[in-house]
Parts: sequence; structure tokens; C-alpha cells
Amino acid sequence: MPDIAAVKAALAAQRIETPSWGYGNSGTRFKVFAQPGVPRTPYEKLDDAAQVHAFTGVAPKVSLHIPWDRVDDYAALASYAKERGLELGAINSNTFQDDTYRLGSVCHPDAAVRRRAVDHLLGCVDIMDATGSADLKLWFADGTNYPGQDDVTARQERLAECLAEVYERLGEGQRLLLEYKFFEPAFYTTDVPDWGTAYAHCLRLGPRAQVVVDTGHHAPGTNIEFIVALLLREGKLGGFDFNSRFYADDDLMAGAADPFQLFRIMHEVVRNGGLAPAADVAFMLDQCHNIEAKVPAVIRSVANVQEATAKALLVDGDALAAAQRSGDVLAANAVLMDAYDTDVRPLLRALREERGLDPDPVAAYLRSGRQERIAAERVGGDQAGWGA
Ligand code: LRH
Ligand code: MN
Ligand code: MN
Repeated sequence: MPDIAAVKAALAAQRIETPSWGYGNSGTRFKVFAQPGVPRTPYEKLDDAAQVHAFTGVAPKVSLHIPWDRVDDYAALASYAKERGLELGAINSNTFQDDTYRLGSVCHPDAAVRRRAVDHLLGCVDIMDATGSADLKLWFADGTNYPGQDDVTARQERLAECLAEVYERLGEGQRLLLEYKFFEPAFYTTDVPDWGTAYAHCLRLGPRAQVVVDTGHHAPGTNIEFIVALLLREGKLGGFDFNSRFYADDDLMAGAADPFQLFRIMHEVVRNGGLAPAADVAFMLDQCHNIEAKVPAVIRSVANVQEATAKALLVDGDALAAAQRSGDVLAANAVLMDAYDTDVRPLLRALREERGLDPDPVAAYLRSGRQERIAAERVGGDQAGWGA
């Protein structure tokens, strides 16, 4: 049986990175519902992230998105974060919200457009130098809508060239993390549609290029945990963008739609050594909160990832290995289900109390009265970046 002290130590050591855009107003292309008290500046987004960390104890890192989080002085933003017990995490690039990118960015047929896109990515590495961020996270909206629209192989070639230039620019201790997504906004071909394409590019680039698994970026029914196991085996899993999907890239709270899937993913992470600090797997959230209050929703999401991790850590590895070796299908499945069916909330409550935290972080935040305070203080909150 797993040692409970070791399980707790692993949970206390896990770091979950929250996205700056999760604190802003967001919605769909139909409507963005403004909420009272949302941040007006990147600084206020960090204030919110600091609350998530204060109540959970495991969320000291915040991902930025450029240019949604544009400031004049990124080193000053990093100092502001540090003063609040935070660090700036992945820098997310944006080559998808400009008229120039109608036919793509790094895969665009026109070299001048590709130049512009690469310059933006290089600018993101400059920001990483200023903030001390280790990860450059790339997601490209590139693709085509119609058969024959462009040469798909030429687009791969352009992508490889652009990525190589950015990779060369990386400094000591910096990584390039490449996201894939099987559809949208292009609907016929997507230039980085799946883990295989991302993996092939990362392999060519070198050891500091790794794949990001965004849980919302797969076709329904895809076995994401298999992809996770395979990437970990190859040393190519850079991290996760956790969120939930029902239909498409819904970006709902992690662990909300399919907690069993999140458990299966975390089981492969634990089983393949991905939780060890040396594996350097970034556990990031990539989600927005359209209709629910933002800070409590991020706290809830962090807790959901912790619950899935706790269950994965409770899998009896010896019993599982024995059942697998003897070909006892039912017993092997039962070992996994025993862990999944364990109510880990008491364990997490105890862990939080041991660390001087409130056992129920959402309730504690709501009780703190801060939500009412920011609602009164912050007028004219910022949009996360999506929608109109
Ligand atoms: C688009 C996307 C992607 C990025 C994020 C900033 O699909 O959700 O996952 O990480 O925007
Ligand atoms: Mn993502
Ligand atoms: Mn997405």
C-alpha cells in the first residue's frame, strides 16, 4: 500500500500554474459576461493569483499571455509577483489576433508575415529573460479551410524553419513548449493538429523542445493518458494545459467534465515518474470562467487537480504490477478503481491543516470578504482576451 506520508509529501511538492487570462472576463463569440471586481491590469491579475496561492499553497506560478498582459517593464512585473510570493511562469505567445494572420502566422505563404510572427515569438523570449520565465508556450492558429488552399507540406517546412529560429534564441534553462490542437480556427487542415506532429517538430528541434498536452484539444474519445505515457517515455512531455471539454475547446474548469479522465492522466504521470521535480512537467491550467466567479473557480480547479493527483498516488503499485503480471484483468482494473473510488478530500483537508491552511480553500476565500472588496474597488475590469 502507498505510504500516506509520501503521498502527502508529493502533494505538497506539486506546483499548479494558473493562467492570467483565467482571472479576466471571458465568454463565447456570442457574449462576454462582465463580472464585478475583475482585474484591470496584469498587476491585478497577479493579486488574484496570489489569493489562489495563499488559499491552496500549491499555485505560486502564473502564466502570462502576450500581448494580453502587456506592460512597460516586465522585470518590474516579476518583482511585483515575487513580493506576493509568486513567480511568472510560461509566456504564451499570440499570433492569432491580427488581420495579418488571416492565412496563418509561422506557416503563412508570405515570408514577411512569417517574419512578423517570428519577431513576436523572439520578443516573447526577451520577456522571458526579463521575467525569469523558463517556458515559452506556443499555440498556432495556423491551418487551412479548404482543400487546395495551400501546400500542406510547404506549411510544415515553414513551421520548422520558424521554430528553429526561435529555438536557437532560447537562453540557458529555457524551453520551447509546443501545443497541438486538432481543429479550430482552421477547419480543413491544422498545421499542428496532434501530438505526433508536435513531437516530430520537437524531436528535430532538440532536447529543449517539448510537447504540451492541452486536455481540451483532442477529438472526443481520444485516449489522452496513452499520449501522456508515450511522451513521458520519450522525455518529451513538457507540461499540461488542464481544462474540461464537453463538446470542443470549452476551457471549463479542470476536472469538472471528466474527473475520471483526469485521474487516468495523473495515474500515467505518477506511474511514469512525471511528478518528480526532475521530470520538469509543468502542470498548468488553461481555462476561462465565463459565468462563474473567477478566483473561487481557479481555486476549485487547483483542488480538482490535487484530488486527481492524490487518487493517482494512492494506486497500489505492487498490487497492480502483480495483477498485470499474472494477467488478472479484473484484479488489475479493481486496483485502479479502488484508488479512484477513494474519497481523498479528508486527506487533502488534513494536508492543508498541517500546512497552516484552511481545509476548505473555496469556502475560506469566500468567507474572507475579499470578493466583495474587489467588486467595490475595481471598476471597469479587463477582458481575458477572447470574444468581442
Ligand atoms: C486556444 C488556446 C490554446 C492556448 C490558449 C492561450 O485553443 O486555448 O490552448 O494555450 O488559447
Ligand atoms: Mn492551451
Ligand atoms: Mn485551447
